[in-house]
Amino acid sequence: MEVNVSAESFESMVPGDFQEKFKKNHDIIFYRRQRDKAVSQYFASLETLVLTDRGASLELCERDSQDRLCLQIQATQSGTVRVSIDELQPLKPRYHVSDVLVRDLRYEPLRVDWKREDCVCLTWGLGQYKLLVSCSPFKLEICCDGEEIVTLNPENKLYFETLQDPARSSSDSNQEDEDRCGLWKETFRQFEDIKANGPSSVGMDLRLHGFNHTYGLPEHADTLVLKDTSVTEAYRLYNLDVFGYDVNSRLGLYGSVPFLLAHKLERTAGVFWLNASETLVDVKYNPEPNEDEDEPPGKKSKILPQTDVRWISESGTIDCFILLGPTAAQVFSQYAQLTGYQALPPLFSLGYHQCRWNYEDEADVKAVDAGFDLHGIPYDVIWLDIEHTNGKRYFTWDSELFPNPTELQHHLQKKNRKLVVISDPHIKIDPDWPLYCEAKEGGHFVKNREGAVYEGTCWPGESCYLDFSSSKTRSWYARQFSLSKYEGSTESLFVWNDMNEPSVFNGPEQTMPKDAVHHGGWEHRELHNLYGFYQHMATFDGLLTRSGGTERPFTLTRSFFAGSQRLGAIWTGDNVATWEYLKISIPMLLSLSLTGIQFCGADVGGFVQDPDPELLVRWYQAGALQPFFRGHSAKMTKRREPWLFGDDVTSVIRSAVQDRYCLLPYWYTLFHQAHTSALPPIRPLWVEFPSDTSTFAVENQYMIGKHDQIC
Ligand code: NBV
Repeated sequence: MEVNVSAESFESMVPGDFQEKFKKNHDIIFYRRQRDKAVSQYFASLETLVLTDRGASLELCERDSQDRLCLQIQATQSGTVRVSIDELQPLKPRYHVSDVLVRDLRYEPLRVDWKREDCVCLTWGLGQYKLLVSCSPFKLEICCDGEEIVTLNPENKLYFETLQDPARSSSDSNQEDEDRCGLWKETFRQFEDIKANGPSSVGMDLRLHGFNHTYGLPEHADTLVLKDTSVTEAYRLYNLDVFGYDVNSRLGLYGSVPFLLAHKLERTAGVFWLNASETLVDVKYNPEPNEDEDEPPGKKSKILPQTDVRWISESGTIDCFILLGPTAAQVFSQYAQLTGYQALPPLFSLGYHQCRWNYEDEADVKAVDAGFDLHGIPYDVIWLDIEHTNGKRYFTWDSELFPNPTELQHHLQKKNRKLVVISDPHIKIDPDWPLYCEAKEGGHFVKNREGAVYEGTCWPGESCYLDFSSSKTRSWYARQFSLSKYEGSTESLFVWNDMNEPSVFNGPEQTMPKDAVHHGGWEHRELHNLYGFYQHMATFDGLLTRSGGTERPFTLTRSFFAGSQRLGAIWTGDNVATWEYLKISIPMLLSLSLTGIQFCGADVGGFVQDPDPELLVRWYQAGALQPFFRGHSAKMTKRREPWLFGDDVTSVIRSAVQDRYCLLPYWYTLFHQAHTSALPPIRPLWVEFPSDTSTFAVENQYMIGKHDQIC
C-alpha cells in the first residue's frame, strides 16, 4: 500500500474522517464472544484454600469445561483488596503487567472469620472489612461494617479462555469454523491478525452496591459521569492515534487508564483492572430503588440502586484491585500507593507553553520569543515539532533551518526560558544513520510475526519501532539524551513524545499489528496499551540521568497508561478549534485527574482548524485554569500568536496568562500536594462536596484545590 506521509497530505484530512479506519464494538470479536456467551459455571473448592501471611489462594473450576483457575485474594492495610485469577496450569505463562505497580505492595495476613460448607468469610486488620467467598456459584462479596460494598461475579460472567494447543484444537474441531469466530486468525479490513496463542480473553463483572455515579476510564472525549453502555458503545481502552477525534464518543483514544471510581453518599470506591491488552468496559446502572416484585404487598423491601461494571480484555490475566475508600481522598491515595504519585513538575512547566507545528527556523523562534516580551505576555517554554529534524530523524537538527541549536537554547535560557523538542518512537530506516544502525545491531526494534524486524510507515517513510518494553532498549534510548550523545542539546532542552500509541500509518487502525513480537517473545496484543508508557519512562530516565539525577525532568507524552503520572505530563491530542472541543476539554481533564494523570492539558485554541478570535480568547481563559497550559496549532492552520488579532484580543489573552502566573505559587503548592498525597489539583465538585448530590454530575464547573483553601 502506498502511503503519502508528507505533512501536506494531512491538509486535506477532515476531522472525524476516520469512521472506517477504527473498529466499533461489533468488529471486536473477543468482545462479542464474551457478550454472547451465556453465564459460566465456576465453583470454588474450599478444600484448596491456603492462607499465607500475604493473603489467600484457592482453586476455581468450571463445571462444563473443567478448566481450573487459581484465585488469589490479598488485602492491604490502606483498604485495597486485590483479586487475581490465572490458569492453574497454563500451557505457557500468560502475560503479567510489570512496571506499572510501584513496588512490592505490603499485604495483610487474612484470617478465617467463619466457615460453612459452601462459604468462607475472610477478614483482616481490625476486622472492619469482611470478604465472603461463596462456592457454588462462585462469588466474592466485600463488606465493611456489615454493609455490602462490592460483589465480584454477581451474575456468573467470569470468563477465562485457557490456552490451547493449536495442534489439538484444529484437529478437535472444524478449522474453518474456528477461523470464522476469530479464534486463531482474524481479518479487519485488509489486515490479518494471526493469534499465536489462539483465544485468550478474560473478563469479569462487578456489582457496586448503592452506587449511581461512576467516573474515570480515560481516555475518551465524553462526559465526566460514565454512560450506561447498555444503550451505547462500551468504553474501549485501546491506544489509538485519532486525528480530530469525535466528541461524545467511547471509542479508544491515545491513552488508557483502566481505573473506575464510583461515588455515593458516605462512600467513594474504585476498581482498577490491571491489564494492558485491548479492554472494553460495560457500565449498567440500575438507579431506581424498585419495589421487590416477589415480596408480598406490605412487606416489600427496597432494592438499593446499584451499578454493574463488566471488564473484558483480549488477553493476559485478571488482576483487579478494589479500592474501598471510604473518602475520595482515600481512594486517590490508595490508587497512588499502587501506581505512584504525580511527578512534581519543574516550576517553569506550570507556566505558559507556546507551540506550533512548526516554528520554521531559528529566526522564527527568536521572533516569537521576542513577541512575548514586546507584548508583555509572560511565557516559559517554546516548542519545536517534527520539522526541526533532519528528515524526521529524531535527535538530529535540520542544518539549514536550525544550524545553531545550542546558541538558540542559550538565547532562551538567558531569560530562563526552555526549549522542548519532539521525539517520536519510530526510527527512519537509513543504513547511513548511525543511530538507526546502532538500534538495529543492538536488537532494539520490535519484530514481526516471522521474526524479522517489523517495518511500518510514519513521518520519515519506512520506519522501525523501538521496543521500549525491553529494559535494555529503554536504557539505550535514555542514553541518547545525554548531552554528549545528543548533539545540539543543552540542559535547557526538554522532550515531547508523540505518535507513541504507536501510530503506524499503514497498520491496522493506524497502529502496530497485534501479532508483532516484543522482547521475551510477547505478542504486541499483550502490551499494546503500555507502549507509550514505556517510551515516556525511557525519556524521563534519559533526562533524569542527563542531570546526574539532580533535576526533575519535564516530559510530555500523548500515549499513556496507569502510572504515567510518575513520568510527567500528558495532553489530549489532536482536538479541533470549535466550541464543543473547548467544552469537552473539561470532563476529559477531570477524568484524567481522577485517575492519577493530574498534569494534563488540551491544546489551547484547538490543534486542527482556525479558531475565531473569540474562541481563541475563551480558550486561553479556560486553559489558564487547567493543569498543563500550552497553545498549539497544526501545520495547515494560520499563525495565531496572541498578538495577531488586534490589541483587544492581545490584551485579554495577556490578562489570562498573567492570571495564570499570579496563581503559579498556588498551582505549585497543589502539585506538591498531588505529589505527596495524591489529591488532584483540579477536581470535580463532588470530590469537595461529597454529600451534595446535586454536584455528582456537574462537569461544567470544577475546583482548583480545596473549597476552603486560601491562595
Ligand atoms: O508532530 C506533528 C503533530 C503534532 O503537532 C500534534 O501535536 C500531534 O498530536 N502530530 C500529532 C502528528 C500529526 C498529526 C496530523
